[in-house]
Amino acid sequence: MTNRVKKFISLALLLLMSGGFFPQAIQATPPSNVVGPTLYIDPPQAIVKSGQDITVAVKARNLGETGFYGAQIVLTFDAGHVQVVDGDPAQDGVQVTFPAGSSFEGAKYFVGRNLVDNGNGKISFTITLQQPSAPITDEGTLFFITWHAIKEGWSKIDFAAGKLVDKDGQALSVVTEHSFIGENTLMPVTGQVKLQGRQDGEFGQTLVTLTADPCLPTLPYSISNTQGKVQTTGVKVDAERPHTYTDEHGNFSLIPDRNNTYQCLLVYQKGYLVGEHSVPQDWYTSQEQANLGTITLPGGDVTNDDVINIFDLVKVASHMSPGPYDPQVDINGDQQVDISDLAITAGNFGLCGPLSKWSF
Ligand SMILES: [Ca+2]
Ligand SMILES: [Ca+2]
Repeated sequence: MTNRVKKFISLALLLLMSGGFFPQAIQATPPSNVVGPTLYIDPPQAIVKSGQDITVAVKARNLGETGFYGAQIVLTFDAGHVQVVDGDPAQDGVQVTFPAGSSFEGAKYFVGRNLVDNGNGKISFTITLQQPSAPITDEGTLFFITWHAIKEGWSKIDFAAGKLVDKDGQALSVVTEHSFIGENTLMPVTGQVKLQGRQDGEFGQTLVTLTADPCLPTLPYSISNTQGKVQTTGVKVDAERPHTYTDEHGNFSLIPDRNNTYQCLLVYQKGYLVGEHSVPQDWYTSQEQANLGTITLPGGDVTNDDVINIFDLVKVASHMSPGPYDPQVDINGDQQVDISDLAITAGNFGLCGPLSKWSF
């Protein structure tokens, strides 16, 4: 199937769905069907503002009837963003909060290690039950961590080690689930926007923003730009909407809030067609940052309507030197309006946005 046919089919689908059907806001995916023993942190995504505290629990589930008798856990965190509040001021150093509220409360146990390294972002906790206590079966809570957020942003909380053993000292096959702690934000979405006719170092100041509306299909060249216009008018700096600008290499990193549901990321640079990318389906549940790859925006839209046509050619030609310099018409940003800008425009004649060709 040629690209042209694919684009036609995409357009036909859009028309069919014009009754208003679009995928609903991204839903949380159901929990994975892990059947084995699992170490995790509850809640998996703890929201806290800098300067404030929040307590989370380190737990185990799917322990079955055999359960576990001993545990060795090492957690890592970003010490630049969060610190552990001392759970046992009577002891030297910093400890996690234990045993009150845990499955060990009231049991006979021996703590091999309970030490927090707030300098390097490391929690070490080793414990075993002791006769006459029975193993902890089905599910249990090992200890609590009270985090103090010291800086805006987020930190991944990862299990560098997560071992559980049964009463015979046999290791269980354990799955660990990392978590994160931070402000009311999603994981960063990163990518790169290049600009036709420019070199690395000249890719800066492209606006990257998010919209609650779904992305539009990229239209075949011959279709009128009505759809593109709708999309373009949606691209503007809005304090209510997460946005950022690319650096000189075209790279961006956007950290959206969780208060809104976003479906489409848009990139906008004057003189260029708009680019877009649907937000990753698992974004609202993901604990990893999303890299969208690289897009190169075609130049030539100096009339700002997301289509490159005769009006753009005329406007560029009328501003060519000699004459007063107009940065709005200087597509490649070399401080002059000349044949380079005209050639870029002419070469993209008939093209309209939004473009969605990202690659790695
Ligand atoms: Ca135009
Ligand atoms: Ca130029």
